[in-house]
Amino acid sequence: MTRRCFAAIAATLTTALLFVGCTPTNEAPTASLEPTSNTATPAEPTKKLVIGFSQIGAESGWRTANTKSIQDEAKKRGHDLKFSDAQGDQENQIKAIRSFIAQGVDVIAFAPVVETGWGPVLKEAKAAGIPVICSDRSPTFADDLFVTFIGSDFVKEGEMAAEWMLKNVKGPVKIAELTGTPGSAPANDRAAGFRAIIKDNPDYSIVFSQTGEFERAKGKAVAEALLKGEFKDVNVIFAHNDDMALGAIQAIEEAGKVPGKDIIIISIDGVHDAFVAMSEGKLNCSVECNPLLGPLIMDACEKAVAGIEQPRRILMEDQVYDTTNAAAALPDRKY
Ligand code: GYE
Repeated sequence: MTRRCFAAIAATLTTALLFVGCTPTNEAPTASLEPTSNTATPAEPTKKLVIGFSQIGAESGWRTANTKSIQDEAKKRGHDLKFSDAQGDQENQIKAIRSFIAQGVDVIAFAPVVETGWGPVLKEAKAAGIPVICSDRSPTFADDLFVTFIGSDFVKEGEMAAEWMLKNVKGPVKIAELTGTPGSAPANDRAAGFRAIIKDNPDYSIVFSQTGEFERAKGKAVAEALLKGEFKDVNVIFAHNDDMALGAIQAIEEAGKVPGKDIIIISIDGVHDAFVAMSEGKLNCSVECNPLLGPLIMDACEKAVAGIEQPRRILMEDQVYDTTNAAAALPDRKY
């Protein structure tokens, strides 16, 4: 076998291993791909790229882990990462993307804070011939404006949270929902998935729903108001992320109640602090949402620049954790 031939086979095997379900789910994995049109091998050797990344902000433990994963992986591969933090503001993200276009970066990646309003700036990137990778929050813009999406299925996460509740919390149940950033994909989709599972079950009803914008302090403030108001006797709090649930736990303790017992708390993300809270019995359930997307984003950037075809979607596989398995899993958690 010639050396070239050997190298080509080795590269193919590496790609195959990367994309077949080798997924301990809190590591940086791939999960399911739709459709699997990608049969090409990655460009060898990989050119050092200038990558513009527009991050949403630093609102949660999930976000901190996601940022670190992206920055670490870019550094490891020697790419020049132009990282911009939008502080939760779509206008800042649009400005950052325009500035990446003006600088002539090789590729742009971004996590869209909200679902709508991206068409014009992405058309500008397209006109400039700069490929765009969408990560974390699923795109609602036209397919020809991005190369691939890398992230989790948020509808499924909402469904898994509700399924855990139906199995573990006997009705009748009054639910308070702490929602994420208004207009964001995870807030919209997690709400929809959760409702889809309970809709035909009259024993489970959402009596209160208010945004805590994915932040711990705001989650706490909303829970404080909840516990003083007309719905203070709710049985379950469903928080769209761990940070808001952790804020709610503080509010419940300060109100003299026992979190995890007097009020069952269910959330999403599976960050380290949530595992600690589940180990202590204060948080009942957290549906994982893997933030360690850096390696997959870098792969997608390299392939996009090399003109290699990619799947439309690269989806993480997330698991459900609760007080029965959190303590055992805690030492191995990577975020
Ligand atoms: O669940 C939340 C963060 O978009 C998946 O954003 C992400 C969400 C995550 O602020 O904690």
